[in-house]
Amino acid sequence: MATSSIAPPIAMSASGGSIQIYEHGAHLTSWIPADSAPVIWMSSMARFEPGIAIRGGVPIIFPWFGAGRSGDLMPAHGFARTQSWTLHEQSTTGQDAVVSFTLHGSASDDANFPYAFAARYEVRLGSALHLTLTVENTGSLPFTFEEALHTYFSIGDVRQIHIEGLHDCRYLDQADPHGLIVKEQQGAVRFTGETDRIYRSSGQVRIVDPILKRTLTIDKEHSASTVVWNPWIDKAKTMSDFGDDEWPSMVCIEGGNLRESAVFLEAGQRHDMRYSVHVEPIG
Ligand code: TA6
Repeated sequence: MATSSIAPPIAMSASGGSIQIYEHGAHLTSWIPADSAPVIWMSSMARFEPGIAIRGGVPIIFPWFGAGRSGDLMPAHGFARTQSWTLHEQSTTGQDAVVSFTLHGSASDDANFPYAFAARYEVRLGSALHLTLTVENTGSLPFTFEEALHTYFSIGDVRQIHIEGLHDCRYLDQADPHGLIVKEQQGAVRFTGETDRIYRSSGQVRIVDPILKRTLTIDKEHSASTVVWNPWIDKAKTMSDFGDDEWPSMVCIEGGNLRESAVFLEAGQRHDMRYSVHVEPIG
């Protein structure tokens, strides 16, 4: 029987604070560190329904980003974030809380991705938050996929923060009205309007937040793309699950492998992408 709701979230606590994560999309929706304000942002208008992506948290983008490299794939950002994942492990070991989920697909499940795969997603909360997305090619044909952990961060005011770590990186400016143009970042990223950029970067990125008096440091492994997004005023109004006045309180810093950095797997091969966040007070 089709259900009109999704299962309630799994809640866990450890030395690093508390987290909440849904089987729906294996979607992390909350991380409240022991000694800081909530790090993960959620829209007050988010919907928790089968087939709908939760607005906020950490959506898992797989096996394509946006409309895919061909530009014509639906649903946007792939199907992983709206599928129900299977709880694989839940444990508190020492100071850490660990929870993991799996998602399997066959060649007949989706015409836009006619391949057999096994995905595994691990959330580990210690003194920092560690996310690992593993994709294995379990079929007989090679395939290429895009992926991203589309993390929404809670910040004091997007007009007051700046992003360090992307200086000299080339990026695709998806918000430029003249079309997809490749540019080069000079200095820190600051926000004065809709910002939607796919950077070629595998390095550390830092959100410096003078309002919440903290730096959120993001480190990645096996991730060659970093996406920076804030919808600003007009785009926020076009999203029914995003409050019109919520845009100043969030920024997305996404770790992934997109476009020319999409991942190719031969049959039987596996790829791990790691993304971690730690919080440091400033001032
Ligand atoms: O990651 C940035 C982006 O691709 C933006 O273009 C915007 O579409 C955002 O993702 C949210 O996408 P969604 O499908 O979740 O509304």
